Amino acid sequence: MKKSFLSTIALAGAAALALTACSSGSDDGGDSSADPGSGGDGELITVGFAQTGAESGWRAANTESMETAFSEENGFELVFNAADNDPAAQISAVRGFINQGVDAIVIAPVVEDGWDDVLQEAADAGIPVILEDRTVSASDDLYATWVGLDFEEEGRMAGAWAAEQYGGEPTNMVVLEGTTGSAPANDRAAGFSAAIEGTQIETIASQTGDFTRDGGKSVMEGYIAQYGIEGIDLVFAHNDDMGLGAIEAIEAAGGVPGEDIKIITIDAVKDGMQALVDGKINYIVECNPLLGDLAAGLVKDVLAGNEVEKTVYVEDQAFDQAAAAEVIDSRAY
Ligand code: GZL
Ligand code: ZN
Repeated sequence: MKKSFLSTIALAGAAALALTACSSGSDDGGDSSADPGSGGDGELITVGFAQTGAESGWRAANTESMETAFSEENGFELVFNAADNDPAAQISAVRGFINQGVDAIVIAPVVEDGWDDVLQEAADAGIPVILEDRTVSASDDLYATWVGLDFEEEGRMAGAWAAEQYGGEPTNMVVLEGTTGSAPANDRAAGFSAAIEGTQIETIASQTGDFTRDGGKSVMEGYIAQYGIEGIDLVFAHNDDMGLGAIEAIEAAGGVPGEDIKIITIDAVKDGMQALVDGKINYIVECNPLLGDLAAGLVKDVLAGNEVEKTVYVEDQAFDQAAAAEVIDSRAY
């Protein structure tokens, strides 16, 4: 299903609208009909947040953004769980929120599949679910809205740059995939491969590094053992952290990352942007982790019964080495 894409302007408008709608709601002296947990009359809204874990620099920035937005002064009591990248643990955390009777549940789902039952249980308990960051394969009737990123577009942007820079000559590429079954891994792979169709870039290997630095490093060590530095021309890593791990492996083998082996990643977290400035990464597509304010506005909107978009996308940009040097000191994450 084609999801609606909100440009930044429209998005900011939507967010502002959402925020004003909520604040005007609470300015009505607290609608007496609202249940106490829904933000009426100064009561805190209790929100259960099921985070994937703490696997990457991106995740740390996303958690900080969510904790800042779902603060007491913003009218929330946040119940936080990090599932250590374990889908079963994350589902049981959501069950815990349902049993606790929270007012709303926010999920950054580790993987796309396996959510139908617990989302139905939340619906049966009358607890709205808002997805942030990643999405699920379950029917969109089972969640109120998803605020996140267009992962396929991120993959396409990365692939388009690779096609333009390297597609005209035989190029052996290895891929460091994100968490198996996760929306970003699935969609970034799809977008990237569509963009390099018909070029001379050949994928000689593709494995998951689970979005972690260690994972990227050990998979890259395996690739280097198999193909040698000279047998690999390009790395596409689904996130900066795995790209940074690949850099360590390349340097340990005596290679020069960004030169002998080009590297393209997605996220644009601080460490990734620094490697880009240092010439060890060649291109980064941003994936904005600062979703907290939008997610908090959507929770208040949903609890106030206001209309919300089913999909709220945050727009991404991309950086080559020159662009990174321009912006690195002014970036928020
Ligand atoms: C993407 C997010 C991904 C990041 C990784 O929105 O889900 O998970 O790209 C993170 O860095 O681990
Ligand atoms: Zn109210």
